[in-house]
Amino acid sequence: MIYQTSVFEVLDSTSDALKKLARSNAPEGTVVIAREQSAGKGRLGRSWASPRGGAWFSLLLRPPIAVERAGCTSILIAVSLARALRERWGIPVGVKWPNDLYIENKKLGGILIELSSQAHKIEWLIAGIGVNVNNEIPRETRVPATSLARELGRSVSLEEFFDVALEAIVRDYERFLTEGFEFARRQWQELSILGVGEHVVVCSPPTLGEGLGERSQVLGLSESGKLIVRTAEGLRELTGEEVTLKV
Ligand code: BT5
Repeated sequence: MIYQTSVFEVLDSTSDALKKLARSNAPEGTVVIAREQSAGKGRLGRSWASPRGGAWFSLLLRPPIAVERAGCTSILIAVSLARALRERWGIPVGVKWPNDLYIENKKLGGILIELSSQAHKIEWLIAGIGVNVNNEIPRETRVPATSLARELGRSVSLEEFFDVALEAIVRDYERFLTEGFEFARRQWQELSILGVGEHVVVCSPPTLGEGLGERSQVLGLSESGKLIVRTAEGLRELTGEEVTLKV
C-alpha cells in the first residue's frame, strides 16, 4: 500500500475531512494532515486539543476483515507507533488499551477509529491519530499529558515524525493482512502498561461517574483486539466503545 498525504493549515477534524473522501471512493492509504484542528475529536464524544505543532492526521484503510475484528486495527496502530517512536527517538512509549500512547503515566497520544460496514464487512475505516509533538501541552486533561519535545528536551521535525509514523503503520498493516493479528498481540503484551494480572476498574457505560465501576483483573487480549478481564461475575471481553478503564 502506498500512502498519499494532503496537508491543510486548519481543519475542524482530519477524520471528518477524510470521511467525505472515503465516501467518494478515495483509495486506501489516503492521509489527511492538519497543522491545527478547530474541533478535534476523541472517543465517546470527547474533544481533542489540537494546537499547532502537534501531529494530527487520519489514515484511510479498507481492511478486508469482519467488522467484529476492527479492534485489531487500533491495537495494531498503537503498537506500531510506540515501537517506531522508541526506535527512532529512544523514548519509553507504552500503550494503554484500547487506543492510547503513554510515557510513564502521561498521555502522549491517542487513536480514534471510525468505520462504515455493510453485511459485517468493513467498507472503510478511518484511523484518526493525534500525537503531541512540539505543541503546547494541553492542561486539565483527564490524565496528565506530555509531548515528544518535552520528553526529548528539544523539538522534532514534524515531517520526519510523519515519515517515521506512516512508514511503520503501513508496514505493520500489510503484515497484519498477510499474517494475521498474532504478531501485534505479542508486541502489545511487551508494550502494554496494563500487565496481565493487574487490576483495573471497568466503567461501563464509559461515562460512569468517579468512584464507580467494577474492579477486574486483566487476563490479556483476544484475537479480535478485545480486552479479556475477570470480573466478580466471570470472564468478560471488552470493546473500546463500551468501557473506559481506570488503572
Ligand atoms: C483519544 O480519545 O485519545 C483519541 C484522540 C484522537 C485524536 C486524533 S487527531 C487526528 C484525528 N482527528 C480527530 O478529530 N481526532 C483524531 P480519548 O481516549 O477519548 O481521549 C480524549 C481525552 O484526552 C480528552 O477528554 C482529554 O481529557 C484528553 N486530551 C485532549 N486533548 C489531548 C491532547 N492533545 N493530549 C493528551 N490528552 C488530551
